[in-house]
Amino acid sequence: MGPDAYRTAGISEAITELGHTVEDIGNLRPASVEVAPARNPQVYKLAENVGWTQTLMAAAEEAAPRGMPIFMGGDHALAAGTVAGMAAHAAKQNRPFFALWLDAHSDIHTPDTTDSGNLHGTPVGYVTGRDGFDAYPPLPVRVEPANICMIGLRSVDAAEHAVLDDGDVMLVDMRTIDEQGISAPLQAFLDKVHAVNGMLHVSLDVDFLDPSVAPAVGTTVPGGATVREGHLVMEMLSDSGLVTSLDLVELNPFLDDRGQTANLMVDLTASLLGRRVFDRPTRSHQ
Ligand code: 5AB
Ligand code: MN
Ligand code: MN
Ligand code: MN
Repeated sequence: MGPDAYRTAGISEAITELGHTVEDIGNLRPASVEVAPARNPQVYKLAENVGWTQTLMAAAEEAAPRGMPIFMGGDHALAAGTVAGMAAHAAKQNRPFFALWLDAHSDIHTPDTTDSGNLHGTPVGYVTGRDGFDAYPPLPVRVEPANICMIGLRSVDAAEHAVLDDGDVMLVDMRTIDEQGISAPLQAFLDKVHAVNGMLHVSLDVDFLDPSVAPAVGTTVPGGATVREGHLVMEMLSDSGLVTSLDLVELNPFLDDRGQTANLMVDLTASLLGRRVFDRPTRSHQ
């Protein structure tokens, strides 16, 4: 129901108003696949997730040459397919691939390490080539952990912490944002992408935002990004010109309050695509 909530909130119109052309290819269906039962009995809907990964990987690779794909979910499990497909596309273009993960969670579990069994906690594990995804389509190219930046972290499980501790993922948790602001760490990451002419995928989980402004998500965690922090990220991404694809994930319209969350996600998308409340004069005020 997420994609229809974005359509109702006017996502196409908001993007068109900014001078872009929109092609809505409609809702996709997961490939139907059979898989061996997971080792971890907690794992929920493995075959559906594998089927979706297959469908979305192909859809991403197909759409990427035609513009900037926006993948509307649905939960964050979809990023296993969208990120893998975009990374494969970047490899074909001989360009380095980067991912910005805007989320309260790090989503770097594997089907073996997840306690909840919810595969929306595993897409980063899949795209970074962790073991345990044998039921999934083979990963076309591994995403370098050093090319991933996670912003908004405030709920990381012990098994995830262990792999992040030893790894190269750039981690910007809420404390870092409190202490340094959100723009300095983001700019440092964007500079890295820019330096090597990288392609940048942005994966925006609703729970990146504080539940007081974005209640329509199953996994609320207090202490998230404000409306302005969200917009600042999107405005900086827009100015950078680096973003080549976007996920909008985890919206559950049943939990929304009069479309508040869907509208905010559409507004954030518009900021990413160039909407400005105020066009700044080019001269400095000093
Ligand atoms: B989301 C948790 N780490 O594995 C788990 O919303 C939460 O896509 C995962 O970021 C949240 O179940 C996944 C506790
Ligand atoms: Mn997530
Ligand atoms: Mn999350
Ligand atoms: Mn979730």
